[in-house]
Amino acid sequence: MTEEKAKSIDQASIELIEKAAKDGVNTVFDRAEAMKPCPIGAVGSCCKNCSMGPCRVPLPKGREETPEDKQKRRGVCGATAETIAARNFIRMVAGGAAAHSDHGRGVAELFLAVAKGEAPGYEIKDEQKLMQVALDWGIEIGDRSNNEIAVDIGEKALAEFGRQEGELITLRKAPLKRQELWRQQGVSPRGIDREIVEIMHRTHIGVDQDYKNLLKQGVRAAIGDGWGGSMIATELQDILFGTPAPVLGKANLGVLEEEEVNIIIHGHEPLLSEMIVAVAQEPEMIELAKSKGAKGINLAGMCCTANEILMRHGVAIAGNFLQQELAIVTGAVDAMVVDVQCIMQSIQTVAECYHTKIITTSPKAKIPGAVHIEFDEHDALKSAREIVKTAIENFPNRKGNVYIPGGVTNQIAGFSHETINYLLGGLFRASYRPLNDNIINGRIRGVAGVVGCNNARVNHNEGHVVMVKELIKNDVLVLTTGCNAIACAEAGLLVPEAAREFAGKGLAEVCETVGIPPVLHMGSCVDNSRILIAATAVVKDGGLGDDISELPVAGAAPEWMSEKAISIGQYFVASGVYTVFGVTWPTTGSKEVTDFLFKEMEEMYGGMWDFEPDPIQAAHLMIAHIDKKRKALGIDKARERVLYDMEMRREMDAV
Ligand code: SF4
Ligand code: MSK
Repeated sequence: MTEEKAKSIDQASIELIEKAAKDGVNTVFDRAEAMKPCPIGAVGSCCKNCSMGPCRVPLPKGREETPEDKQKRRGVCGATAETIAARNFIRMVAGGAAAHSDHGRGVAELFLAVAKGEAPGYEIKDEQKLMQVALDWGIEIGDRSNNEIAVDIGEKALAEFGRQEGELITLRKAPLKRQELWRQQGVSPRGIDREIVEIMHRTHIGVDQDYKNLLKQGVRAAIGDGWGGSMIATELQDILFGTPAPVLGKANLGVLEEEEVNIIIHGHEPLLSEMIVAVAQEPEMIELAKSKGAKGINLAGMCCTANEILMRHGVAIAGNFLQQELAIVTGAVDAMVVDVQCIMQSIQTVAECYHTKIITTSPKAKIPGAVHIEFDEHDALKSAREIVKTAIENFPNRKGNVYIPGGVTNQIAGFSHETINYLLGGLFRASYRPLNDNIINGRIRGVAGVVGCNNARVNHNEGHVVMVKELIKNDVLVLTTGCNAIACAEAGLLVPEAAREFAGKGLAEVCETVGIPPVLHMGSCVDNSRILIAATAVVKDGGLGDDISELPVAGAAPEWMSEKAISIGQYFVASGVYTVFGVTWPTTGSKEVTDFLFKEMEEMYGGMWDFEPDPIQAAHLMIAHIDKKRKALGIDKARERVLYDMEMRREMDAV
């Protein structure tokens, strides 16, 4: 294995890591090698919440912690190692929940502007979903126009962020038993922003110093993300841009075209990228591109913006988080347009080695050196045209040092909750019944949500692909979002044929009958809310218990790195899901805090965290949890029967 091979399992990425080295370009892979993580901060034992610190409270080296050690492990203010680890952990939840929720708020603001006719170029695309959300939120339909209903939805959505008391309306989407449990535990979020602000308050020096009470607030804010801010983002985006349905797309760096203007749309929010997709098809733009010597305009996505525009338009995906610099290293990217989240500052430095223009578009996210073309939602087409023109005009500036690797894969994406419903039950009898039946009869052993980022501390995409293959081999249907979905697409797992090649017999049979891949792409990071809704639909269909915590399901983020992943994991756990993370775990500096998250949370919420860096072992922890739930439901025997094929039965009869 060459040194480069240890950085990625993806051949196209390996080739571009090698090109970067030849071109003298420094990338995330080099920086990860040069700078090792701080071992004290990595386990949550460093606090910098006031200027008397940073205070470091490391565990004793090479021996068990004694009660005397525990007494001494305190910051200058007296905060214990438990308080410090819990504060650090829930500040990560706050960061993640804030990112998702601010995304949701941006969508709600645009939604309201569209409803009021103040955002030309946008329209309500999914009327059925508009009605569904109105019904869910108790908004009058009557004979009112779509726009009147949408104004009420937009105002109600925005009010959820600043709500001060009661509980979020979107919590009603959860199973009744779960809603009741949250009330009993005192963790039903009052308002999306309020819970995040309260984390920042409680973790300020000298406020909440009971680690269990701190972690409880982390649960409340995370529920406000998954069942609040993220859910609002997904629901309103679907109404505005259309609810995704199965769509064919392509994946990996090879989707770039040598002879066309390549524009990469990178980040998270689909508000502007939807307009760029429309503008890039305008005849005047294509003519302009031709006048500059290009054959056309090629759009491709990166990270979660990629997932958003793939799900709704089939736009190709150029790569996931660790591939953003590599795309520029091809020398063929004329513009990389970014909005918010998961954008490395170094893309600008890499771009300066080639000809690529980095275009920032959000007032919340600027990069020194980049071109800033601010997205104006009241004149979105103008912003989009200016961006596309900037890219076209940059095409003649290419430096000739172009290399686009091969290895493009096909993928089917677009598995919204609604689509799964229709695919399984048919348009007139939409239902999760066939899924439930196949779980009960054991053809499908269980369902896993595998999501999350790449992390430069581990081999790019390996954790994702190895884990997902192991799960489907063991008849676990995988639902995927975010950078895991892109890794799976690049590994060829998002096509129906993957069922025959990689899935166990039972799962393959179901996939082949319905015509779906064994790994279903449900969208971007905020679309993890789709997984929650799908899990609730399975509960509601019956036969598998009354709550998500009773289902044979599990969650994972094998290569996580962002605070958003911690918030997502926390709301999965608070929703009753066993959730295992890879790479590293940020509270191991405190046994008490880690035990609370890994053990006590199960008694309180029916779901708990776990940590296992080996993706195969992690997959088997998930399978063991799924089997535990099957046993509790009394359906473990059904699965055993399924394992006997006709030949084995004949042999048994002969004995
Ligand atoms: Fe140190 Fe306490 Fe200040 Fe944290 S809040 S840096 S533990 S003195
Ligand atoms: S983009 S949050 S690296 S999944 Fe959503 Fe990927 Fe993680 Fe960003």
